Amino acid sequence: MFNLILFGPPGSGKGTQSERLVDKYRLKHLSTGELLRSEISQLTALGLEAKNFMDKGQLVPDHVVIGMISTALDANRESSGFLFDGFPRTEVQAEALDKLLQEKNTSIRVVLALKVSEEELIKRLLNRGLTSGRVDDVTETVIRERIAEYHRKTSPVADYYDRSGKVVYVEGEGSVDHIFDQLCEEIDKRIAE
Ligand code: B4P
Repeated sequence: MFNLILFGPPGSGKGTQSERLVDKYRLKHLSTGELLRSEISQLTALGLEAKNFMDKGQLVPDHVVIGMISTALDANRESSGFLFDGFPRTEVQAEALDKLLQEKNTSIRVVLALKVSEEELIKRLLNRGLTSGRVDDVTETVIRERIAEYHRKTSPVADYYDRSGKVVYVEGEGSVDHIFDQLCEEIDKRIAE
């Protein structure tokens, strides 16, 4: 089983690159952002709880997203590997993921971390807000709060995986094709090992 995390601040291109990577490597794509938006559109209790946090640019409580990922892992036992997109976003989530994977006799092989400047992130998200219908992409205050949450709670996740030498930084500015090629190069190296 080959499991990887695509890591980076909001708007760094995790969703964009994930779509291509899962296609190429036949991985199961697990995006907590997408799972949460699907719960919101179905008006579930979980979705309604999550919406309060997401609309303000805040992270959804750990127990909610960990529960969702645990269910998704169980529902995809036959998968040849997982691409985690937007998860884990806190150290508590990272520890929980390690445990869940351990129970399945597997682990994270690599964390690919996209590097993008704050100015570029804000530009991309405001631009997406013009068409995405996503409340959290529309106002600069909410976008800045998401970036602040990233610095407060999510960037320590890279340090967590760095301790086991699993993090590789990839330049996230430039053409989508070029960034994709860089990510594939890192994955191919590890598949060949
Ligand atoms: P997510 O859905 O994960 O969204 P994101 O971080 O904003 O976007 P991503 O990095 O995937 O950017 P994308 O490729 O789309 O999270 C949304 C919210 O859900 C969070 O704020 C939080 O509240 C909640 N949540 C999710 N997971 C959680 C967790 N684990 N714990 C707690 N809460 C959680 O790219 C953005 C834009 O840039 C697009 O318009 C794209 O076209 C453009 N773009 C991409 N690559 C580009 C490039 N190379 N050049 C120019 N533009 C590019």
